[in-house]
Amino acid sequence: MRIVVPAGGIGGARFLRGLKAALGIDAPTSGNQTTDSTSTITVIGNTGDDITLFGLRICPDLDTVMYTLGGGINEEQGWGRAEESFTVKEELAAYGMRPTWFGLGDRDTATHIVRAQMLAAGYPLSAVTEALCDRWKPGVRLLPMTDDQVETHVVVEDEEGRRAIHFQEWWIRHRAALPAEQIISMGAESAKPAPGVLGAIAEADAVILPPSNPVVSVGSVLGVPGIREALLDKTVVGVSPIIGGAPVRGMADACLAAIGVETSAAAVAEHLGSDLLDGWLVDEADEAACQGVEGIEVRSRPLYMSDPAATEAIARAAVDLAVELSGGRA
Ligand code: FO1
Repeated sequence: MRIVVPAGGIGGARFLRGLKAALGIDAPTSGNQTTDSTSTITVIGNTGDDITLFGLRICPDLDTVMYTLGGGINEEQGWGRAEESFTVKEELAAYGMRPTWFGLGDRDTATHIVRAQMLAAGYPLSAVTEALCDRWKPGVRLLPMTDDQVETHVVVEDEEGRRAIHFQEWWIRHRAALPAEQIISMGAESAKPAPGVLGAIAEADAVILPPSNPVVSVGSVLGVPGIREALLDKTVVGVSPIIGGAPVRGMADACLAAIGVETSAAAVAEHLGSDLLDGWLVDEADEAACQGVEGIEVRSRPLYMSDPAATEAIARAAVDLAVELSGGRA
């Protein structure tokens, strides 16, 4: 099967680990991309979280997918490298460099230097990502949603006045606690899908929306002109990132509030749209509340990705629903 997964950071990356297992795509330890499995996964990674700091281009969601599937992620945190140190960060602060709120790890910095160097040499982000994945061998094809610069900025108001700040500042420094009046995908209107994105969607047997943040992760990918339209022709199954009326992790509720969407599995499905979603997997806690969702096949099952086996089962259920809804064509 050829599966396309528009994804964000931590939740999406963890789900992808389960999807690889469900499709029999090898674990990274073996080093090769896939084993006997004839299935492939193409990830369309969110680049709206990207930020330029200290002359380096940092791509949190692409790196989180690459490290998680490549075996280098800091498992408890869900982002950044395992066995990390922060000497460079400390030295930058000693020079009075700003900001100091971003957790720039030493090992992670090597990734940003490679990326900055290749971008400066004129390589597009998609080529940079491919080069970085040559080392990490995530076992999926990881494409940025676009090679153009798209950044998520958040309009906030506090004692410093009303202003737009970068998503990372809102997310990390303010823990998304500053009410977001507006979430803006800067540059999205003139962005083009990265090479390979529309082709992967056209060839896909199914598209799965993982339990990533529906606004700033999946939403950003769908906001690149041409991507959402291309998905309308495909069988699309989503996995709810909201369980029992609350986000499983991260601060999706703060993002949903910013766009006036209720924090519920039903509201997120309706926000994504019944023209886009064919199927929607929800936790049993949300089954009753989703009865009224029109035009989308809602199925319920335990959705907590509590361990690898649970995550694999969720991914398997999403694939099975896609096969069922595509009339078995997938
Ligand atoms: N998230 C934090 O909460 N604190 C951090 O200091 C932090 C640093 C960081 C560095 C590199 C990276 O790839 C991700 C990082 N994240 C951090 C996560 C980042 O904010 C992502 O955008 C979120 O995971 C949302 O997807």
